[in-house]
Amino acid sequence: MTAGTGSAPSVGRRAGAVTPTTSHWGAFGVRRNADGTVTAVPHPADPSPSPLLRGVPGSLRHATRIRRPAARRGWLEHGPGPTSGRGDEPFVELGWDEALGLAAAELARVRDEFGNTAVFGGSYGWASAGRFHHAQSQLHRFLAQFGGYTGSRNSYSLGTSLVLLPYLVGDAESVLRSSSTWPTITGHTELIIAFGGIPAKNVHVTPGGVTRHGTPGHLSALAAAGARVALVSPLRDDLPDGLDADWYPIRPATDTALMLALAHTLVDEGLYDREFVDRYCAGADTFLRYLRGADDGTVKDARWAAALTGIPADRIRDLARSAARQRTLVTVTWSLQRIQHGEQPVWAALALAALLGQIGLPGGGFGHGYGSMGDVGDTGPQVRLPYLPQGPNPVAEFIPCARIADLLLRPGEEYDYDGTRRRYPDIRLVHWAGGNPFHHHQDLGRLRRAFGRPDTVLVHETHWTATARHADLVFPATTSLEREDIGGGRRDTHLIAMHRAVEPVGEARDDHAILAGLAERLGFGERFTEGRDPAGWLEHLYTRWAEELAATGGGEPPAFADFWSAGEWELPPQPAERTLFADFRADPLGAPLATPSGRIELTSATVAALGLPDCPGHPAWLEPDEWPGAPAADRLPLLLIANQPANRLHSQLDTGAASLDAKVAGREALRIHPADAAARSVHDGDLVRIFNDRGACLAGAVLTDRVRPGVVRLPTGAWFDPVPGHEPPLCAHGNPNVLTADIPSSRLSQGCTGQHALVEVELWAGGPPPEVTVRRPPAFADDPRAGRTAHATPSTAAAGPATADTYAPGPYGRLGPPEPGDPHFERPHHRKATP
Ligand code: PGD
Repeated sequence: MTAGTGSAPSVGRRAGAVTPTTSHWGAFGVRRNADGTVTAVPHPADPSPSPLLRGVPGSLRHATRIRRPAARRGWLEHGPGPTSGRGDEPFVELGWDEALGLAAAELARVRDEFGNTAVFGGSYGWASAGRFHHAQSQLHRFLAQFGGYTGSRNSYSLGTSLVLLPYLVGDAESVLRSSSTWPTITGHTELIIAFGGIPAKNVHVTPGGVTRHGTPGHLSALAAAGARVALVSPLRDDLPDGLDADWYPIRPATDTALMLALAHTLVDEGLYDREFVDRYCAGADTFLRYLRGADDGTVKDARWAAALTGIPADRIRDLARSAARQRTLVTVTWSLQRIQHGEQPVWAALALAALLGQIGLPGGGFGHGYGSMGDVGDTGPQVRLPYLPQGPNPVAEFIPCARIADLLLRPGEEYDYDGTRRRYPDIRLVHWAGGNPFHHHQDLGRLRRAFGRPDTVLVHETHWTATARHADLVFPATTSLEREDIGGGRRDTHLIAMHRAVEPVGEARDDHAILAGLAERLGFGERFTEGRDPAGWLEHLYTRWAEELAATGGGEPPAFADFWSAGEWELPPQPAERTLFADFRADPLGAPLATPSGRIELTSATVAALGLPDCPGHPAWLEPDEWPGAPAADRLPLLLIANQPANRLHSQLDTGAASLDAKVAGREALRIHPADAAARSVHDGDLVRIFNDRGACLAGAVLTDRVRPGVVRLPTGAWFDPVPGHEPPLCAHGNPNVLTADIPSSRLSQGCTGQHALVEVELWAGGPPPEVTVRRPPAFADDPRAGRTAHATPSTAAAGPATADTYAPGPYGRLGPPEPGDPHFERPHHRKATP
């Protein structure tokens, strides 16, 4: 084993010490208190620390931490095979050696009997920040060396746009990366038409994290600059108060109709930029014919859209006229493509921006994702960061990630994806690390049935999430506070040396150690570890990265030992990135787009040729199955918006203070309009049941006129807590994915559609409400195999610190003078390392 040279001393350092770390919600410090608790303290350079920091201490050593490897009793007793017992049966705790031995033997059995394609290792999920211990990277490296696995592609966040945009502009990534920066918007934009708003609740989150959260400041600057925002959303909270806003409380799922009507008004009144369209766009004729209703007899004008959207025709026409008069940015949140036919609002917004003729001008044109993530519109160009090589996957099979239940339920069936016809392989073993499909997937009742199909489900988890509870073998993983790593986000200002803050909880091991243990038993341990321990890996990855950065003129990082003891390195400015649309506008022939026409495709012959009824060749209004105008709305009259939560990251930190404080009646909060509440005799704080044909969940009512009548909002992420004996499922805690439909955005992109569902709400009248049980560990049982007994100290007696871990609402720079002798205060991690 090669050990690192610059590693921090192990935990046990003095009380008061602050260790540097980072997370998807930003860099922060962890202070160890004299009583053994920890306090999360913001990074001193962060102008807007994330509210999610409050949730860290309470989650860290919560009773639901997985403390030992465990196996589902029925799996131990009867062996691998399809079963309906997953999620219901108790667990038997095992020693590490036995658990790893069982998992390795099962992996080998499945590979030998069915081939590597039968192993699903897509393992979608955000896991934790950290470049080396990133759970999926570790798992994918392991499974690639194991001989390969069926993988997954794209993301739940952006699965529709990632497939669609290359057809329209040649490349998805550069659209997402090279949007106008906030300072450009503040300096030039007069009107933002914000479809889905600019939701401030999301801006503290970025994969890998950022050290300085800039967006809240940029939004204040935008307010001071006086730009007007047309907020198009059923939710007023999708735009922070303080901006000069006009609210267009649109009926959910009808944004495309509004965009088409705005486009129609521009054309009808001669306000569109014909020169831009002629020079830079392809397929305008077909699109304009569609707007005029030449073929289908429906003119897509403001009156037509008013009936669909609930926005008066005059307001639509006025908005189009004012957009044509000024520098206008048309932006669409990522949530808008997370619906059935989610391609259409993205394509229609691009077409609207094209008709306005401002694509490529500073602060004008088309934007995607402002407010969807912390770094959209951020100023920094992307910096390459150290990464763990995963190696090629010898198996070519993959699924679009949101098709997981179809994969498990429909082996051998064909489906369309991105212009190809594919077939679902037959999966016998699922190996998941760093994701929570029982949080992120739709129609959780169906997902439970799907998870009943494989022979074996292996899960690495930090906490007893619903996914861990649906596994056969569960490996307890450390959190990022219990291990050493290197962290940073793609547009971060700092690379953070993530020191270990606390000892691992229970017998938890790093994902790397778990997989190294499996690799060793399967005969490729040395290849997996390359003979390095984690400290050796950190030094190796950092040094390789530092040499590459220096060789390409990107900066001169300090030696690893200096970086590690300083706790961070402020990344040097990088050369400006290519801005796709600005370059194209300046020279459409010299810098053509990578589309068949070289231009923006208002109509795509390629998409049209696929002949997909749910994604035609140009932006179009297509009625979804579930929207306020659907036939099913007679029975299910409320449209549920299941968007991202404000108080946790997806399902992460749901046991922390920020998330728990926002619960109502002990459950997730449902926001409902007072008129809808009154019609159902629901009052503020009441326990309600939300239901449709797929399932039901309980929630606490919050009455507010900041949602449009007919719309309710229940965010994602309350841990799924199915009440035994209910089919379809009843979730006691308020997970909206019991209600959402497991259908793709379209046969083109197969993206996630979790954002909307038709539901009804009623006052809970079922007697004493079912308890929320998911904040306790699952039931444990005796080993059913002959001669075995339960583990000596069952994890039900979970131990956390005697007093609560806390959050300090101020940067740790303000906490007081350094303590002499404490290495972390002698060299506080916010000081820049000197090479
Ligand atoms: P997380 O809660 O972040 O959700 O879905 P995702 O699965 O990413 O799950 C990460 C899991 O990893 C957690 O359970 C955490 O405990 C575990 N974990 C963290 N660190 C480690 C580690 O070091 N090792 C291991 N082994 N495990 C670790 C998010 C997904 O949900 C996303 S990105 C989106 S955008 C979707 N959005 C919606 C939506 O808008 N509406 C609905 N209805 N549904 C959605 N689902 C999607």
